[in-house]
Amino acid sequence: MSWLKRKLFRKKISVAIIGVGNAGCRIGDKIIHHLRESKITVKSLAINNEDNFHPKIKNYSDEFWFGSKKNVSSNYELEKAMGDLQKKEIDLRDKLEKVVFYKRDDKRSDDDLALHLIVGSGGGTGSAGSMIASNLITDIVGEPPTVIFVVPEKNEPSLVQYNAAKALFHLGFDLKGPYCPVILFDNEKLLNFYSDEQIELALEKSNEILAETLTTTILAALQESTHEEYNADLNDFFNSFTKEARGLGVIVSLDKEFETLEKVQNIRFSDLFFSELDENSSLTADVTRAKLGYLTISTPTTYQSTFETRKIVKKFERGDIKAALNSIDEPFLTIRGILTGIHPDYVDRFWEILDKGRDSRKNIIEIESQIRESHIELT
Ligand SMILES: Nc1nc2c(ncn2[C@@H]2O[C@H](COP(=O)(O)OP(=O)(O)OP(=O)(O)O)[C@@H](O)[C@H]2O)c(=O)[nH]1
Ligand SMILES: [Mg+2]
Repeated sequence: MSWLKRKLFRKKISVAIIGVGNAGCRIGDKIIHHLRESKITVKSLAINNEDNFHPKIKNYSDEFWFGSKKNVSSNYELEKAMGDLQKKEIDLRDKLEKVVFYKRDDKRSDDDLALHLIVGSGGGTGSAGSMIASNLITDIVGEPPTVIFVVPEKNEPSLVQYNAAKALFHLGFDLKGPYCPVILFDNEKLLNFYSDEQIELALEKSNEILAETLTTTILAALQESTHEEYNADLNDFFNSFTKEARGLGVIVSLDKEFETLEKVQNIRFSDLFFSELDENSSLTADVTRAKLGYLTISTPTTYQSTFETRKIVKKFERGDIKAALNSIDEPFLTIRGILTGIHPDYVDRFWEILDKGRDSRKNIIEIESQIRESHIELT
C-alpha cells in the first residue's frame, strides 16, 4: 500500500463513481473502497443489466439495474444495450442527478472541487452505458465527466474491440459527443502481471491495481507543495480533466524505495522516469504529446530535484504540464501523473482497436452479402 494512503490531507475533494457493466462496476467498487479509506467524500452508482456479480459488489450507495433476471448481459451487443438503456433513460437521468455533486446553474466557489468519474469497458453494457451516462451527465452538470475506460486485450473478440472503438470515438471525438477526457487502462498491461493466474483471480488483482493507481494519483494531487517553482495545486489537477483535455489520457505511476536518503537524493529521476515510463503507464503512448497534465513528484528534495523536475516538464514540448514537487523525509521517490488530451495519432493501441473493430465490420458485411447471394433450393 502506498504511503500516500496513510497521509492526512487538508484540502478536500469529492468524487462521484459511476460504474457501468461488469468490469466497470467491479473496478468502481474497489475505487470507492480505496477513496473512502482515505477519507474522501464519495457518491456512487452502479449501472448494469442485472446484479450478477461474483463476488458481490458491496460499496455502491445506489444502483440501476435496467435488464431482467433472464437477461443478465447484452453479450457484447452494444446496440442491444443501447436500446434497452434508452428505453429507461428518464429513470437513469433521475439516478444520475442524485449522484453528481452540482448542477449546471449552481453557484460554486473555486474550492468546491468534484470529479465525476465513469468506469466502463468494451462490453456491450460498458460501452453503451458509458456513452449514455456521459451524455446525460454533461447535460446535467454542464461539463463532461471523465471516463476511465478499460481497453480490451489484443486477442479478445472483435466485437469487444468494435464496441471499444465506437465508445472511444463518441466519448472523445464525435462532434456531437460530450468531449470527455478518457483515461485508458490497457488490459494487455494489467493482466500481463498475472498471466500465470486463473482468469478470475487475474482480473481481481488487476482491478485492485487499477483502483489503487487511480486513487493514489488523486491523493498525490491533494498534497500541499511549498516549492517555489513547482507548486501546482488542486485546481491545476482539475484542469487536466476539463473539456480542453478531451481525447486520450494516461496515468503514470512510479514508486521507488531506496536504502538511504542520500541515495534517493542523488538519483537522476528524470532519466529514470522516461526509461521506465512504458512500464509505469496505464497504456503505451507517446505521452510527451499530452496537451494537459499534472505531475506530483514526492521525494526528499535538494537543488537537484528542481533541476530533474524541470527536465521532465521540458520534455512535454507542446503541452501545459503542471508539476508539484513535495519534499518528504523518507527514502522514497513517488511520481503520480495524469496526462490528458493526447491525440490518437500518438496512441498505437487506439488504431489497433479501430482496425480490429473495422475488420469485424468487414467480416459481418461479407457474411451479409454471402447470405444474400446464397441460393436456397426450394423443393
Ligand atoms: N480489468 C478488467 N477487465 C474486465 C473485467 N471483467 C471484464 N473485463 C473486460 O471487459 C470487457 C468485457 O466487458 P464486460 O464488463 O464483461 O461486459 P459488460 O460491460 O458487462 O457488457 P455486456 O456485454 O452487456 O455483458 C472485456 O474487454 C473484458 O476483458 C474485470 O473485472 N477487470
Ligand atoms: Mg455484463
